[in-house]
Amino acid sequence: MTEQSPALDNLLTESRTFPPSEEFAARANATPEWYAEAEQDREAFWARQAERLHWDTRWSQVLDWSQAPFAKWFVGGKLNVAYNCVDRHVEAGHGDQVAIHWVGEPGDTRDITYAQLKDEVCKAANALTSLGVTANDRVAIQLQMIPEAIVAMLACARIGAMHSVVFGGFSPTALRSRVDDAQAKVVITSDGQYRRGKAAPMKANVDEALAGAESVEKVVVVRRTGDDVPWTQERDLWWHELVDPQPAEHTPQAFDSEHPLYILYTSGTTGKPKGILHTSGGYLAHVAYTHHAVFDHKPGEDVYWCTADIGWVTGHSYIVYGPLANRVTQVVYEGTPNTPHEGRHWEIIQKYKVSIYYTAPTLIRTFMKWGNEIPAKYDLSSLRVLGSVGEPINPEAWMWYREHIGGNRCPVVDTWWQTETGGIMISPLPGVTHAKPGSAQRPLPGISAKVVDDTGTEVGKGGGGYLVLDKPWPGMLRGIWGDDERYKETYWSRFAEQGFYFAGDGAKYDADGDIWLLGRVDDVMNVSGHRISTTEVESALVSHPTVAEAAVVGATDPTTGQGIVAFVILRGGVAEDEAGGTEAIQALRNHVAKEIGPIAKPRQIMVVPELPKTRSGKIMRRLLRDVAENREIGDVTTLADSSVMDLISSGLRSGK
Ligand code: 6R9
Repeated sequence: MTEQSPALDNLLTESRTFPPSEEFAARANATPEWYAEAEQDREAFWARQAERLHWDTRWSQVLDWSQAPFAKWFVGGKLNVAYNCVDRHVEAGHGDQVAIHWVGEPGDTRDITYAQLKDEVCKAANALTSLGVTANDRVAIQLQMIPEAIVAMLACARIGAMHSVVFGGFSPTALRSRVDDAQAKVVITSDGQYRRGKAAPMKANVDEALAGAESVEKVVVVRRTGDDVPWTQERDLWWHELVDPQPAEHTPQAFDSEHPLYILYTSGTTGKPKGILHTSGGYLAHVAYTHHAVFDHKPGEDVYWCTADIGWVTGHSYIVYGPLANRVTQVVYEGTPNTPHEGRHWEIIQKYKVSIYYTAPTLIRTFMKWGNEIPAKYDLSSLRVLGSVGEPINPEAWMWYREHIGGNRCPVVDTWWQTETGGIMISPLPGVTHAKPGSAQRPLPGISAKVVDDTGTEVGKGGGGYLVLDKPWPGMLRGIWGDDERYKETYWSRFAEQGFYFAGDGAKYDADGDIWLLGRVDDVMNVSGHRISTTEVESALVSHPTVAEAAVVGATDPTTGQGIVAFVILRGGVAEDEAGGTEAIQALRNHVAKEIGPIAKPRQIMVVPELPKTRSGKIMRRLLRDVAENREIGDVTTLADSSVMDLISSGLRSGK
C-alpha cells in the first residue's frame, strides 16, 4: 500500500560529488570517527560537547527523558550563558581579540573587543536590574543589526531574564501580539533603522504597538538615526543615558542548566505565532559544538560572517550564542546587500578577510540574478568554508556558490535545522564529507533523523517521505511558551506511537542514503496522484541558464487534481521579452520535463520581478497559490516587503 502511494515521488538525481581536499581534512575540527563514537554512546558524546563550556556546577545526569517530550539535559548542572560567551575569553587572556567587526549600512564601522563587549554586557545587565528586571522576566527586543542587539540579548542571559527578539521589520500588530503573549516587562528598540540608504522609524511603530500594553513598564531606546521620536515620559529611557553610566562590573550568577534562555516566535502558517522556548545548558552545548564542527571554526584565526538577522533563529544560534561561546571574531552588517551597490558583501569579505561565510539560498540566488561579474571584481581568496541555511539549496545555486564565491576550493555546507531544533541537525562536515550539491546529506554525529512513510516506517534508499527526529537532542525546544498541549499536538502527535518528533518537512533518501530536503509537507503538490515536491521542480527550473529563482505551487486543476504553476525570476542580463516569450516559456516547460519527467511539467509559467518572502528568505507559497487560483491575496504581515505582492499582481495583469 505505502509502496503504491509514496509520501513523495523521487524525481531528481544528482551525480556530482566533491571530496574534501587533503589539506583541509588534515586540519579539520571534525573527524570521520565521530559518527561511530556518537552512535556507540550518544550521551557520552554529548557530555564531551558540553565540556566545551564552563560549568559552575557539573551535571549529575546527561539526559532525563522521563517526562518526554519535555527533555532535561545536563541535569543538576549550573552555568551562566553570558559568562561563557564573553567573560571567560577575557579571563583566558583574549580581551583584546575583536569579537565584532560591525559595519553600519551608511559606512560607519565599530570594532568591539571581548574586553569591551564584557563591559557593555555588564553595564546593560546592571541597567536591566535597575529597571527591576529579574530572573525569569521577559524582555522584548526589536532592534536592527547593531551591536546593542547582541549586548541586550547577552545582558538578559546574564541575569537569567528571557529575551524575545522580534524582527525589526515586523508591524506594530506583530510586535504587540508577541509582547502580550510573553507578557514582556521591558521593550528595547531604537529610534530608527537604515534600510536601503534611508532612515526608517522604529520607535514610532513600537509606540503604536504598545498603546495600552499592560505588561510593559519601560521602553529603552537606542539612538541610531538621530531622528526625532515620540516620547512617553515615565516609560521611555534612552539606552545611552541608562546604560552608559552603569558600573562595568557585574557578578554573573550561575543558573540551572534548564533555566529558560529565550522565547522566539515562529509564524507558522496558521493560527497565532508559537513562542518556541529554549533553555541554557543543552542549547549552548549544541550550538557551540555545531558551530565548531560544521564551520570548522578556529578561534583567533578565522573571521566569521553569518548574514542572518538577529530576529531569526539563525541570528540567535549562529551570531550570538554558538560563535561567541567559541571565541569568534565576526562581522556583523547592519544593512541590505545592495546598498549602496550589489558588491557590498564581497567588499566586506575582502576588507575583513572573512574566511567563513554563512548565508541563505534566497540571497545566493539573488547574487546569481545580479550576475557573476559582481563577485568577480573582489578578492575572495580569504574564504575557506561556505554555509547555507533556511531553505533547500538548489543544486545549481550550490554549484554557483561553490564556483563564483568559493573559487571551487571551499567546502559548501548545507545545514538543515529549525527554530525548534535550536541548532544544526543535518549537514555535511567540512573536511570529512564528500559533498553533494543540493543535499544536506547526514545527521550530525550525536543527532538521529529518519525519513519515514505515513505509517512511521523508514523508507528505503531512493524513497521519499516525512523527516522525523527519533532521538532527543540537547538544543531541542522545551515547549511552546504557555501552551504544553499545542507543543505535543504540533510536533509529537503525528508519530506518537513511535515517539518521533515530526519536523513538518518532506525529504528523501538518494541511492547513497543521503538525505535531501524537499520543502514543507503543506506545500507538496498532488498531480494526477503523484506527490511532487515544490523543491524538485524549482531546482529543475533554476538549472536552466535563464532562470535565477523559481517558486512553484499546486493550483486546483479540473483534470489532474492540481496543476503546477511556476513563478520565475530571470537571471541578470537576460532580456525579459526574450526569455518570457511564448517559445522561451515552452522551452522552460520542456526543460523541466526533461530534467525530472513529464509529470512535473508546469501547466503555467509566469515571469515575475520578485517573489514573496519572509524575513528569513522563505518563499510564502500560500500567497502565490492565491495568485494562481485567482483569489484575493491572504495575510501579508510577515512578508519582508509587503509591496511585492502588488508588484507581482500588477505585472501579471499587464500581461508581462
Ligand atoms: C534555521 C531555520 C525551519 C524550516 C525547516 C525547513 C527550512 C531550513 C534548510 C531548510 C532545506 C535546509 N530549512 N534549513 N530546508 N534545507 N538547509 O531556517 O529555521 O526559520 O524555523 O525554518 O526551514 O523547511 O523546517 P526556521
